[in-house]
Amino acid sequence: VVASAPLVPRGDPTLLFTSAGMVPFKRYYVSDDPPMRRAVSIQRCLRLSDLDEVGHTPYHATFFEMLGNFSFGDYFKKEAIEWGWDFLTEVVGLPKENLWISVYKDDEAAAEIWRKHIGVPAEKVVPLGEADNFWGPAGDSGPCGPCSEIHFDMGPERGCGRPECAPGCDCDRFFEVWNLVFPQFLQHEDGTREPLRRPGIDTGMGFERLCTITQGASTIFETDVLAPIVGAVLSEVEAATGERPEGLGTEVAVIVDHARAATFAIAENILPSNEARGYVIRRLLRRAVRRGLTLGIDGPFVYRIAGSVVETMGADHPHLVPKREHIALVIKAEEDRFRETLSAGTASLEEIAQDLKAKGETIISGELAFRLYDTYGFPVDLTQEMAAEKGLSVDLTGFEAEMAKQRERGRQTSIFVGRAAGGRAWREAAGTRHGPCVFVGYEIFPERGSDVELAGGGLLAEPVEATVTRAREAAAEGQVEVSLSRTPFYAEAGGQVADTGSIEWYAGAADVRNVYREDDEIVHVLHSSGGTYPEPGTAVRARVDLARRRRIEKNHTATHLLQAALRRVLGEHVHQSGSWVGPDRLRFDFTHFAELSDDEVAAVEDIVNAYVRSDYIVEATLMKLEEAVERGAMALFEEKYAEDVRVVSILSADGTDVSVELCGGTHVARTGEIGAFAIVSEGSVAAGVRRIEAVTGADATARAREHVRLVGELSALLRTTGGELVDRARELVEENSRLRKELTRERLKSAGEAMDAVAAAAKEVVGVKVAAARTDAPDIQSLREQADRLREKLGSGAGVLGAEIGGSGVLVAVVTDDLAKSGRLRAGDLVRQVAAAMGGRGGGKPHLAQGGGDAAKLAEALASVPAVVERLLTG
Ligand code: ALA
Repeated sequence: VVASAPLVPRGDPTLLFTSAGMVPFKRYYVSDDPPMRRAVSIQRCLRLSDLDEVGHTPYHATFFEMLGNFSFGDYFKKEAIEWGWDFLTEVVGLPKENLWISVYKDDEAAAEIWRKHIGVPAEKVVPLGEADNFWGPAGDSGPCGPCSEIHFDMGPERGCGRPECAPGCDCDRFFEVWNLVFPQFLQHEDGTREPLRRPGIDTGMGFERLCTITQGASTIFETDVLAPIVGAVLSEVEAATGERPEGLGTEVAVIVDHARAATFAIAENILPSNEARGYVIRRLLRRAVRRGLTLGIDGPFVYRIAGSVVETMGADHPHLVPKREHIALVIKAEEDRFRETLSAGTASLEEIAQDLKAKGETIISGELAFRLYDTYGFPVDLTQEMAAEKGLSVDLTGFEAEMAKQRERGRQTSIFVGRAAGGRAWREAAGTRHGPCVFVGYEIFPERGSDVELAGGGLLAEPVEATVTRAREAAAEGQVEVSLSRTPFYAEAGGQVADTGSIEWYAGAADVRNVYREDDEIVHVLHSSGGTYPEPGTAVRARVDLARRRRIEKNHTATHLLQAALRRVLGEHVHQSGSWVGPDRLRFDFTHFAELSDDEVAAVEDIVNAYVRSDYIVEATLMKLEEAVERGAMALFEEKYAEDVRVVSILSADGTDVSVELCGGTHVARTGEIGAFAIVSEGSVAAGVRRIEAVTGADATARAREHVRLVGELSALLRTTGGELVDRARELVEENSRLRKELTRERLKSAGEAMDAVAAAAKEVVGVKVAAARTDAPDIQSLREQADRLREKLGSGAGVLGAEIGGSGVLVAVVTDDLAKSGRLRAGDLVRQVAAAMGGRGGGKPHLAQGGGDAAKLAEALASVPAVVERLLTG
């Protein structure tokens, strides 16, 4: 069971959003060694391809939740079809008569499984073409293949009425619930396909669609997932116009859908902007605002609808709740800004339209569309939309040409140089020369105060003045990479992670998200929420996240101390074989053949802490390699070193070396700054290589405090003090397992006795013994056990037991095998009909099934059992 991935796919630049349940697994279909062979998920999705359908069909949405099961070279068609059918008919309990199937026209294998193996009548298995029954890929490339869809027949009265109406028809009669995709091909970006070596399964069922059917609604907007949000929109209309619209119109549906999509996107920090993803959110919000205007809502309101989205969905999506205020503020600001744009541009567009009408023309020229864009910030898709409402169209080619001209004008100040991976070219300022970027970040942070300590992160260092020497598009969409004349940012190297922070210039600011080396260059990856970036030649102020850097430094120096301590405790054979130093922890891999004993781990921890408390001086010096080796620095033979190497040494008070290492990283000035050191784990990574993870400073203190708190809580709970905690807990565990066994024995015994009585009171209905009773089973498991007992006692017959569990009425029906196997009577049918008397539903296997409904009607429902059985046996 895999949790929903974020809406922005990780490491998949071909896709703007996670548009299907399979997106997070795309790579697994082509991998020889996927991390799992099967998965199920409920994935939140944002799918823009259906934007224009929203509100016009009963089941389209941009944001939705997709239920899916997946196989990566594991099970295939037969199982997927069987389980899909079983889930819908047995678990959900949908009537088989209402289910229709569509298959890809050439996929005779799938059609045959449906007809022969599942037993769906041939006329209900409909072959359709590529447009309907071939799915994928998500994005430009990836797995794809023929698919088979399960449709729910909403009834002839909902459709076109033609006798040949079937899935694939344009009308609303057949409601697509579940798509079973059989990915067999890998599609490349150029559109060519190659067969997948091991075909898989990718299924997707719209949660809102499933709800529509099980709740007897006619569109997704009437389900309890969306109805409260619809209510909020209707109330907005009522407040604005004094009249509550009757029923759901297209406008209301669009607002509900778009507000929901924007809410989820903003919760994941996809903010409205002019870059690709942000622009989608901007467009959704603008569409919602305009639909609001059509309905007579003048002021900003979408932000309040977002509040209703959080209220309705927050319990199932708790990440929304703390963002509620933030989401509202972002949407409100966007609404306000758009309203200004709208009123200025609308008047101008009106004039243009009048003009064209007078001339008898219907096309708005590219130049005029560009002027609307340039002067009023009127995006061209908006111009198009509003023009269409007036029966006009826009010359898009002309508009693009104007845009290109403007870009050209903007670029005349910079020239392109070089080409980087992926064809992303560097731009340099004309007339300046680019030199290598100098790292000036070792020594520029003089203050080492408690403020920094307490901040933990986000507190910026004093700025370093620098100039942007070149810039290019980043690999990640919407981001920009720059080089600076000099930089305080450490680029990821030698296991130490990159610094983060910000750069500011006269017209804006951007986050520095990552810093890395490319040949001799230091590349800064910038992200700006406003979408504007500094051009080459711009003077900037570069500021490192100082508090974060300080934590990294503590961990880095502690890594050196750890190596020294390990050599003291375990021996000189200990060599570093890898390390990772981040702000929140450090990881150190080293050569050693045995697991460390608890005593060894404690000794290492003690020695490092002794080094820390001795407040040794940490020094970095440049020297010749031979000199460094002479001093005892351990050079790694696989690595090449420049003439002068940087040596980080830690000196004890009498001048002897505690540690000497070749290292380019950043460190504390004295070991005392580390404060505390705690080993979190010790384990093996490969034969002869061990790994230690540790924390330092405030993280070590926090960890200790957390442990103290845990012990305190446990002691209070177990009413004992520290020393006896373990004994007390052991006692409890033992007692608990003894009691459980006893309880099970007792339960079985008393259930057996109780069921004797129920079985004895069975009535004879059309020659079949029928028992029904209410029990006081505390949970569903016990009720099922009782029912199993009842089936044994009955010998041959049927029984229904009911109990009130957690406030609702729960039913379990059993049918003995002789009746169930012959098909005379099935527990699933029985419980479904009895539950109906309680206003509920149910389903299950032929010999055991479960259902439920209103607890108040339990007695009435149980009383109906003999009559129901009679009906089932004779009808
Ligand atoms: N990936 C398939 C879909 O999105 C299941 O319809």
